[in-house]
Amino acid sequence: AAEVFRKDYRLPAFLVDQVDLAFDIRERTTVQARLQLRRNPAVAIADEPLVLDGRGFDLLEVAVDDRRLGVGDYQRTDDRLQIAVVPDRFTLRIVTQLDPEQNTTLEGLYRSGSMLCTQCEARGFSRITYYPDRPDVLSRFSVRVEADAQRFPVLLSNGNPVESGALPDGRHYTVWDDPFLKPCYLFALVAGDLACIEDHYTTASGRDVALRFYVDHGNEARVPHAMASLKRAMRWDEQVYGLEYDLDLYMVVAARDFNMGAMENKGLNLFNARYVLASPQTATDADYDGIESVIAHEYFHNWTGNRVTCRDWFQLSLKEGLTVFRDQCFSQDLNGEAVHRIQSVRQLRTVQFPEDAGPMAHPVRPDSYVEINNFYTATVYEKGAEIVRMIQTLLGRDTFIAGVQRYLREHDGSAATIEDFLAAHEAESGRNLDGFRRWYSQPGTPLVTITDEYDARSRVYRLRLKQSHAPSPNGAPKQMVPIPIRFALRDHDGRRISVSPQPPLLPAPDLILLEDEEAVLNVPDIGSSPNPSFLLGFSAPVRLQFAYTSDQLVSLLLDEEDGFARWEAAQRLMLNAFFELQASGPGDDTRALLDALQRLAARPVEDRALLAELLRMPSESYLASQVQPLDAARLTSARDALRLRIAQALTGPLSVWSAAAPEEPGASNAARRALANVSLWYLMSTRVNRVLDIGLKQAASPNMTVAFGALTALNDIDCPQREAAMDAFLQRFRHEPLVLDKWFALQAGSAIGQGVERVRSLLQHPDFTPNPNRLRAVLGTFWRENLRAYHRADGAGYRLLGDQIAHLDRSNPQIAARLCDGLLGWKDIVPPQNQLLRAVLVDLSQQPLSADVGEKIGKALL
Ligand code: B3K
Ligand code: ZN
Repeated sequence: AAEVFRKDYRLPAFLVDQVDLAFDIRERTTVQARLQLRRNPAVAIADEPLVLDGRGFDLLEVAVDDRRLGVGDYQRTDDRLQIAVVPDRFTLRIVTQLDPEQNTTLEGLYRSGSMLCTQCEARGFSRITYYPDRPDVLSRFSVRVEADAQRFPVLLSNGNPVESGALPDGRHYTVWDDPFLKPCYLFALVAGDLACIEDHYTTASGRDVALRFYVDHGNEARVPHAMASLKRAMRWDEQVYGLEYDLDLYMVVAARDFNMGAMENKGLNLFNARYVLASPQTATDADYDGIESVIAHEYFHNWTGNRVTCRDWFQLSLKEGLTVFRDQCFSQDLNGEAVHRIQSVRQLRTVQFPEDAGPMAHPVRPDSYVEINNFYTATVYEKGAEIVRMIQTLLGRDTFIAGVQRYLREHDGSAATIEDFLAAHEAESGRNLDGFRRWYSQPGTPLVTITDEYDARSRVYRLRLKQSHAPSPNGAPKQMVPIPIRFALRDHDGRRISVSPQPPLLPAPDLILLEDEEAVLNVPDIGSSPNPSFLLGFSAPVRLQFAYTSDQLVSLLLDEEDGFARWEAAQRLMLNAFFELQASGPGDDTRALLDALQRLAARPVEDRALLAELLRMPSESYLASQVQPLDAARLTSARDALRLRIAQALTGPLSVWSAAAPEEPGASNAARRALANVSLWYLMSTRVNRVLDIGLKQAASPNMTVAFGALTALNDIDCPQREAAMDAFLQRFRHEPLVLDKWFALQAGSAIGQGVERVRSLLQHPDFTPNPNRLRAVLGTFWRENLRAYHRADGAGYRLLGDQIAHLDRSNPQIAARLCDGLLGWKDIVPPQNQLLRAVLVDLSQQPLSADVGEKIGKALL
């Protein structure tokens, strides 16, 4: 497949004013498309041929202005149709035939369970018919769907239902019209036998919007949380951004088989069922939070993505980074700022930082791609959101929101660029944002190094700051970027020292703006050497180096107000202890950590959810990103040792907290459960029989958070209680696919026994299906969270993943390419083991591969 470059962007030669689609669903599906086309007046070339994208279907007919074309009148390639001579304005009729039953890519029109549904972003629409499959061609869509009334009683598409009726032979039809201009990637269609749960929402201006969730029969009772989340998101966007929903109907359909989380199709969102369905018996509190944030994310896209879309896929972060930022703010506003921020940062550091340091590193606005689906990444999404957050930090929330509103006003109904977004903020704020253009255009995580000194005679506290950037793989010089560092200084009694602003380096009393490579900040009138804390709220997506002493970290952990900074201190203490255990066994750092945690535990508990986060140990995959080269066996032993030491040092308080795991819903109970689960997880490592029995008992709890917490705690402990609990769980939830995914993930992630063999047998398990969620549960968990098994010394783990990727690539390249992330980091692994992983990559590269997998493997071997 060819590489596409951002610099090669050209305006579309033809525009589409109207699209009329007619789907006739039978054994196969026939699609008749009528496109009103005209030459783009902004493009000068008068006789350019018409070139349309399309693949994976049979072409039955092509007609221009009702004149049927013969095969000699057009040319077809694998993925294009070209008609050399067309009028300036004409109607094109295309008839295609598709086989959704055989479509395993889950892109275009495919079957999931008993329903047919679509996924068009990024380029799935051209699996349905010939079309200019690019986001800057916006059109009006009207859609007629016809099918068997019994098999497919529900027929949906975007916009408003305008007509429906019965047809001979037990068939029926529905016609939908979407009044808003949209690119074809936002097209959607669903045909199925689904239950509908309806509710209503009254917008700020008093309009009534019908909210409809479509789910498999029997799942009706699992919709209320998603419904309530949707209403909260609608209210939040009105209150914070002044944005109202614009149609009279908002539909969400839950599909079992879905390549990603969800899709924001105009008026008809399609969701992975795991982000819709929840009951306390089947979903954990974390699942509840995930549903709320994905529901909000897709809803927020209605403005940031749909009303204003992207000019080309290089601008993907324009809609994704901004929308992730919006859903993060929503969750922070609703569920507590610190805990939510901690979770986002943990995710960023565990996934995005390694990506940005590996072979797939790319700018938030990439310069080129081979397969665009490979660029729906943590960099485009989460780092993109961090850039938007920094802009807000710098401009202030009110100016920032006014800037977003201006951007939406100026580009409503059109396709925009990241440049347009920045320009709107510049116009609104009167500030130059060139520095942020650099954030969008260069890959890599900046490193900020800070040193301090205090001069008692002059009473000056001096900070030296420096930013540095790892060299880019292609040798391009790295440029400096603006880095907002929120900070605090405290005196020895823990009181905050107020600092007067000194623009431009210190634009606000609590904010350093590091724009150059180096800067020195002198803070006058300081009575004694202060305790600093940097990057409050994680104000910039950077790594920060500062030689905190253990005492400083302890006092930050215990007394800092900023919850994020407390967590950061805990993480640093844990990392130090972990490194010490890995290198030489327990010493000062381990003692400092245990002492700090004991003091923390002795305090009255104020915020249980935060305390749970403070106690949580860094994950294996996060630790793996912190050591180089990675020696998985050493890493996991050191982590196990740390877990046990913490359990032994805190047995008293952990026992108290773990005993309070309530089974009723609600936020304060969820906080208790979070604290109970992390406590039980530590305690389990002592292998005391009484604790193992508690685990077995709680694994049978009717509350999924409690049950799953107990299983997680037991999961790495080789004991009969674990076996019994896992077996009982399997029997209990055999017929609940979303819960069964949890069982598969636990098995794939367990450190006990022969992990590689166990994963192999999971793939043969009678309950295994190659559904994307199930595949992620088994193979994704295996490589990411089971370092011991995956990095087995003989390379069997690598070969297992490589074989599965090769196999899956033939049916679902997107899922296969996601799993490739487990193979990319071979250079970071200790030799000679790295060569075993490399051999798997080489092996793969010699097989026929999709563009998706081919691009990643190729880059990893460079
Ligand atoms: N926009 C979709 C992602 C589409 C992925 C295509 N491979 C979901 C989202 O970000 O909201
Ligand atoms: Zn999105």
